[in-house]
Amino acid sequence: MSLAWIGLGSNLDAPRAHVERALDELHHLPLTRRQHASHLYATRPIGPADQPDFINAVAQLETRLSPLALLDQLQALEQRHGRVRERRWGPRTLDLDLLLFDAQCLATPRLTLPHPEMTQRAFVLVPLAEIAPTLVLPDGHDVASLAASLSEEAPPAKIPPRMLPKP
Ligand code: A4P
Ligand code: MG
Repeated sequence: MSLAWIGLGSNLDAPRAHVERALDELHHLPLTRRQHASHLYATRPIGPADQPDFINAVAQLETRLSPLALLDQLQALEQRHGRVRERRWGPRTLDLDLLLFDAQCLATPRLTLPHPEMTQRAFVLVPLAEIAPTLVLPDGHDVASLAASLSEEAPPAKIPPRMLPKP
């Protein structure tokens, strides 16, 4: 059994609904269950600025899949959300990044672990630190310190959970 951390992002076509649905779908992947999910966060786009703000979140999974089999599942899920790959870092209905898989380090054409940009990105580190503050990356850095070291003009803003309908 392995632990994997997934970064979710969306900034097109009702982004909040895409991320909420994907959090549920991650729990139903084969040989996998979702152990923790962060709040949703509203974040400013990193990269091209001429695109809508994002909704981001991070989930912790327990899985018997291999890293590549999990990546296959994540990419199939992106496709089911109508993801069209246009420009790098451009707008998307659903982006699922495999941030960490146990303490594995990997550099292959299809998969790099840990995700190469994760330590620079508040939209990843803030939700990750919410659910796994004591997690230590393979290079020895801990997530809580990395998240605290970022100083962004507009840090990720936690979105209150939806009110449950009254019974
Ligand atoms: N790939 C390699 N390693 C991984 C990994 N650890 N997880 C390969 C996922 N995929 C990995 O990804 C391109 C290829 O990377 C895949 O075919 C896979 O085999 P992609 O999702 O098709 O392309 P992309 O997402 O446009 O590129 P990239 O570099 O993954 O972009 P990011 O890093 O996902 O950034 N701003 C805010 N506020 N919030 C966001 O969520 N997201 C992005 C996209 C830019 N700005 C953002 C946000
Ligand atoms: Mg991506």
